[in-house]
Amino acid sequence: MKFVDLAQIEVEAGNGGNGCVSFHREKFVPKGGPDGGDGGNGGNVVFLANAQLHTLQDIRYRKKYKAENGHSGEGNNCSGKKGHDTVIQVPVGTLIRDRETDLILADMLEDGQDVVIAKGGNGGWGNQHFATPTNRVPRFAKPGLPGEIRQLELELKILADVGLVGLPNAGKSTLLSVLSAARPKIANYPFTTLVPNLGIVRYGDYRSFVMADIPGLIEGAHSGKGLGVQFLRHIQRTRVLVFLIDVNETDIPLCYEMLKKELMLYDPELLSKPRIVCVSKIDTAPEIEVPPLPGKEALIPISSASRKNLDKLINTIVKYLQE
Ligand SMILES: Nc1nc2c(ncn2[C@@H]2O[C@H](COP(=O)(O)OP(=O)(O)OP(=O)(O)O)[C@@H](O)[C@H]2O)c(=O)[nH]1
Ligand SMILES: [Mg+2]
Repeated sequence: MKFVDLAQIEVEAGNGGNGCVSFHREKFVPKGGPDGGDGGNGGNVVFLANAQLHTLQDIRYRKKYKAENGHSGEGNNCSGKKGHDTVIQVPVGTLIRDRETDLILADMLEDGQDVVIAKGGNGGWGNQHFATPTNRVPRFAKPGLPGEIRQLELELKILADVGLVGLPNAGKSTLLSVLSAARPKIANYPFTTLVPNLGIVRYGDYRSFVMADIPGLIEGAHSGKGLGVQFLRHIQRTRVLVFLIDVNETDIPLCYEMLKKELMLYDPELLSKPRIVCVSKIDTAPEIEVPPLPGKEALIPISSASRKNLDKLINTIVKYLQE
């Protein structure tokens, strides 16, 4: 299944039902007063965050969502029924933006969170409300008001505490698979990972954090080369970044600079997050002395295969998360 993390849809709330013009009619009761009921309110379009969902695929499939109109009022002071709400379920982490104003209407951060995004129109008043001493037979009622219509852009930004950043084939998915129960695809070729994977890393007795493995970055990623750029947005919300650089890279500091540059060009904020640099797969080159990096970043040589320094990595991540 294709990973869909952007969707454009139109939502339309229900129109209010019209108020009713009616007069009380009863045998032996002359000139009954106005008894036209009010129209019901239109249904709202409501968004509901659901932790079981992981893509916007199903939402994008449909372009337009409409809530039910309110029913018209009726005689005998009967109000019209309210229109049913239309509820759109989205994954946790979905941002809802109004395409016309560019304003963010909601950020669906918690499972079960619900937000009215398009409000149904109010029902119109029936003529029962309009009798006055000078007009006891009001032959008019108010029409219902139209429901709100909005053009929306939905964007899914997965929520993870830690993001893994590295060239393709650096060992990101492998690291996620040994630290968590996640089972991402792993293979010895670049661009194995096509969509972000999340895993829960447990440590201590009951504690955990969420780690995201995103597709590998290559030079020019910020301008759309390779796969990584469309997923960089997912690490915008992480709190700590872990860079992974294969120990077999010919120039590790250069590789590190390239990764930093790509993040900087995409969003300079990414570089203000605490980061840890790992030289990966050191089981394959135990003799190599990793040169110190410029700057003060923690540098940890690791091996997912032999689990070397994985505890140290987790402790460092936790230390940064707690700061
Ligand atoms: N020897 C050894 N091999 C490793 C280690 N970590 C990863 N590998 C191998 O490196 C290759 C790439 O690993 P992946 O985890 O798929 O790399 P990735 O960074 O997720 O790659 P993309 O998804 O393409 O960006 C696989 O063949 C892994 O088995 C390690 O610690 N030691
Ligand atoms: Mg991968």
